[in-house]
Amino acid sequence: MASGLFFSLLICLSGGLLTEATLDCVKNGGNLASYHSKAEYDTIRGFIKTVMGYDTSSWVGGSDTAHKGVWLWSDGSEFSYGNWGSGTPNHGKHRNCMEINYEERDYVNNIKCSKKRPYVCAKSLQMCMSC
Ligand SMILES: [Ca+2]
Repeated sequence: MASGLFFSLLICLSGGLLTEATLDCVKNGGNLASYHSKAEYDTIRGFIKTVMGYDTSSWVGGSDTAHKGVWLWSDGSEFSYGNWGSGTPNHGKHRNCMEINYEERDYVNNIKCSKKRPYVCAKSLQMCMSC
């Protein structure tokens, strides 16, 4: 979710693997959510809490699958702000994906992409207006 643009957020409650989540967000005209400031991070967390009723651990769009330790957002925006939890990202094998609300806490964690999680998609409303 690019800073300064209006956007809408969607959440998939049933959840999926990171690959499934990525494809589903694109199919819905967006991408897995990204954030670039504490305000955007808080917006995503607030949205999850509003919809789910608690701080459900969920996928957002960060991964370092291409180059270990180089985190990228799947929407192509600059990865300037991870807001990682203490001690993360750690370098365990295959922990290439990024979950927000790890253990329902205010904590961002890297974890295996083969886990299933609910996921948050973000869609630019500017994109919609041009349709
Ligand atoms: Ca971790």
